[in-house]
Amino acid sequence: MRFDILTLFPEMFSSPLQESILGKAIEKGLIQIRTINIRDFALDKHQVVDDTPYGGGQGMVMKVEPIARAFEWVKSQSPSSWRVYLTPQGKPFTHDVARRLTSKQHLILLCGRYEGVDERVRELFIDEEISIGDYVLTGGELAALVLIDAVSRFLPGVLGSDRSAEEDSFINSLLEYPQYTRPFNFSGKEVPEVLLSGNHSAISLWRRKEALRRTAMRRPDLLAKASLSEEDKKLLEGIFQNETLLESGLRNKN
Ligand code: 4FV
Repeated sequence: MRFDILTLFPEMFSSPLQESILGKAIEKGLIQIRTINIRDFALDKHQVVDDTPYGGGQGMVMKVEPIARAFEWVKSQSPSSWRVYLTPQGKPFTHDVARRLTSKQHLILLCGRYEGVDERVRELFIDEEISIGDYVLTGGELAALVLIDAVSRFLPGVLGSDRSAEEDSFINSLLEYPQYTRPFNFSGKEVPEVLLSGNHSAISLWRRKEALRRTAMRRPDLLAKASLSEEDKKLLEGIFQNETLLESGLRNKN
């Protein structure tokens, strides 16, 4: 899969993409990443890429012409690409969006700066707008890195052979169960016995229950979307009864 990144700060991508899993995926040729400096397409003497907003207001806006030339340059090399603009006004980036984007062989990611890009960039050059969260970053570069990381994890061979993104949190939209490793006892806190029992059906039942509990307590919005089995519903009843008992116990204690 190829990622072409249109940015004013290409060096922001050097080290994050050299390390660990993504670095190895690039070495193995599973993903190709190229940064394209939008300023190289500003042809005036001072290579101006931004200007004041029409209608007044604070900050600067990224000019359409350098971005247009950059898109045309990339398109001249590979006609079939999916062009994504990272912006707070985009659709929320989720596990499902990440998985869907793996079907695109070539993604062009536009990273905004300042107050964002001239509206005509969206109208003329963007296929999809994506937001990584309801907050404002200084630039779209970190959002592009988040997207590249989450999408690449789905690609065969990127995660170790024994791992696939298909087992992650958010698969059937449940949060992951608690994980433990050695030591068995840390400052008086022991690992749940069942995990050392070797009884795999009991272990997966415990993990399912803890995933349901954690999702119910922390992300009831996800639980509402989850496809729950009859057994899940029974487990949840037990969890809620317990939680209510716990709470009432807590209430009485306080
Ligand atoms: C953003 C987000 C984001 C907005 C102004 C860049 C900044 C500046 N991108 N998800 N949240 N972008 O905050 O994707 O141009």
